[in-house]
Amino acid sequence: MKTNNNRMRNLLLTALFIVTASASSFAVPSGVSGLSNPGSTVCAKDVNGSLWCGLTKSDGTFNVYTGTVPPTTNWGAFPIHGILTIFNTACPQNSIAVDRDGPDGLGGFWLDVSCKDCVATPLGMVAWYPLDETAGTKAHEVIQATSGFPNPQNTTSPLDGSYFGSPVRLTGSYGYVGTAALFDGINDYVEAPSHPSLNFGTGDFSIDGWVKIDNPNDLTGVRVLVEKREQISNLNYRGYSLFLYNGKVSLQLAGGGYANYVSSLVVPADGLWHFVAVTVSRNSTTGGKLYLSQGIQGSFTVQTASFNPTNIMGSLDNTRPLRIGSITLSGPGSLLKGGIDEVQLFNRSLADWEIKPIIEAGRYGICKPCAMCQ
Ligand SMILES: [Ca+2]
Ligand SMILES: [Ca+2]
Repeated sequence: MKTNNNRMRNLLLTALFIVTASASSFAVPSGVSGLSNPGSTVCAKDVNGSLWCGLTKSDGTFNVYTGTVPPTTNWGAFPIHGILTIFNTACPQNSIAVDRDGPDGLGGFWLDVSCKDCVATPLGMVAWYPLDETAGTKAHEVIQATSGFPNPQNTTSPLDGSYFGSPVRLTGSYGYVGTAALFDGINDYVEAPSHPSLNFGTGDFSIDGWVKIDNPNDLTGVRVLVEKREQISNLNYRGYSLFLYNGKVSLQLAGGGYANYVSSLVVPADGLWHFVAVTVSRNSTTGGKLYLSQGIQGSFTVQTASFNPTNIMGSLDNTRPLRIGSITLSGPGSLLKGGIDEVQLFNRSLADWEIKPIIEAGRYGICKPCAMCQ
């Protein structure tokens, strides 16, 4: 990650020049309008071959389009502080990253362009715990972080968490996307305070992360990956829990009553990192989907399992903290024993085409917000 970010920063000035002075070798999609200067258009292809274009408009804002033509996804006219990877011979990694993290620490909006190996941040991310800390008890949340100025590394977020139980930090080649945490199954977990953006109400949501299990014995019973759940009264539960049950990737939805959706996707105890995710479109009978990657970088395969989430329609809102690696009803309990990294939550249901690049990026991960650039 650090290497990527260094490279990004080194290329920043050159990259900005590319935006303003160099037309892409790709054609502007027909049906796209609003250009102030076609020469300022930058197009690129992502790992799936989808065309992305950034268009400078006459009002100075920058639009990003992707998908088929006319664009199926129009991100609209927003000024972005982003990272746009240019697909050309100078960028052997044909990935694209558009990172729009709002105003930068200097109070402006701008576009960073560079060749990067990491991938774009999907829209709707509300919390991101990279677990990159190598020491200390603070688990930074980076997507809602506000840059500390003049030191942009000194960020704070209302969702910042804390490590409990002194988990081992997996650094260097032992980590995954940068540093990762290794929980001992005894007393290790991360806790972050309750926050409105972690309460999805009756709305859609997604959760993802990477896990590594070393020993089959570590998969017995319930092992919580990410949970925010509360028992309001006897049979009244609220919240969500992404967990492993005997290694099976599973979700509990609790909206008054609750339901456990236990899939057939089993995380192998093979010591490899596996991507795990759930996406939930609450109103669709086919709206629940669990994901598990198998294999290693460059040859990942992805298993999925769908479920019907519509038998739990109530609000998930609760006052309990978010925990990574433990239940939140009380506890800690049902503790994860294994590695975990890059936990992310979204207030929408991500599509397959948004999940796939995250998996394929593997240990390059999603491009960190620029406040984290160093
Ligand atoms: Ca990490
Ligand atoms: Ca411990």
